[in-house]
Amino acid sequence: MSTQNMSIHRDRAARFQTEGWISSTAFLEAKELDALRSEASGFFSPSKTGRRPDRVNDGFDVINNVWKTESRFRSVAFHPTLTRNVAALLGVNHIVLLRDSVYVKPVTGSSELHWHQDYQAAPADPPTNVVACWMALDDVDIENGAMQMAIGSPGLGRLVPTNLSSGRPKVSGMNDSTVPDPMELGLQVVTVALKAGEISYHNALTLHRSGQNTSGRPRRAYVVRYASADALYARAPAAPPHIYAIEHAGHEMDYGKRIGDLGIFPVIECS
Ligand SMILES: O=C(O)CCC(=O)C(=O)O
Repeated sequence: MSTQNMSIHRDRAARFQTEGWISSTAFLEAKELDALRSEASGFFSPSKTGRRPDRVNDGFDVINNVWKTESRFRSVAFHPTLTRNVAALLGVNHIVLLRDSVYVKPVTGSSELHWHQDYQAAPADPPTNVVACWMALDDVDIENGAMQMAIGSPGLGRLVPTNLSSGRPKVSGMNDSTVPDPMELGLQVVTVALKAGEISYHNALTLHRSGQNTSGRPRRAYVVRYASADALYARAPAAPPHIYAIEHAGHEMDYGKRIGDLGIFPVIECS
């Protein structure tokens, strides 16, 4: 992993707080990328036993919590260069690892993911204390389903939780209106084109989406989500049940407590 030119300076961290998104230069290097790509593809091959992808919808393959069993991914998720950047973005010394995921938009048919904010599936509050590090395992552009970010969208606060494949509200009674198109709200939308190995960071209030993969090329990503250890453990309003089921079991009484004190998620010191 590259440790060169990766660190995030204070002014960029301050911008991240208001804009909700930044990207950084290459972190994963060629040899490592090859190994991660081949493991990532293996998760979704029927011949690989013991791993059951958590498929959220047709054409968007997901497997969660790979750090627990796959050492190659674990060493990325806990790499000090990466975790220090997250801590710098959050302005803290201690963070917790909430979850990691491998996302694949297959070459043959993939779906759009509608505008959403990650707070709907994040077990930590406030949502601006949650950061997703989205690492491109392949070059990503608009043709193979790059993410798009709505700059400044954290300022909109919590919008209605959304079904990612239909774009319809996921929680009835909260609000019947769908998430608005950020461009109609006057927000700038940025397409996150990345070279393999580069990282895009967003927080859990940043509105983002991704399009279909129409390129004939794979689009594989490794995404690690962290929170400040000072964030409060919270019930996510619309988390798919499988993703935190084991961590949450028996911890309902702990909602509202400091997440770093609970022993549910690993605490990482980044000073
Ligand atoms: O990979 C994608 O297309 C979307 C990922 C996403 O929504 C996220 O990482 O929060």
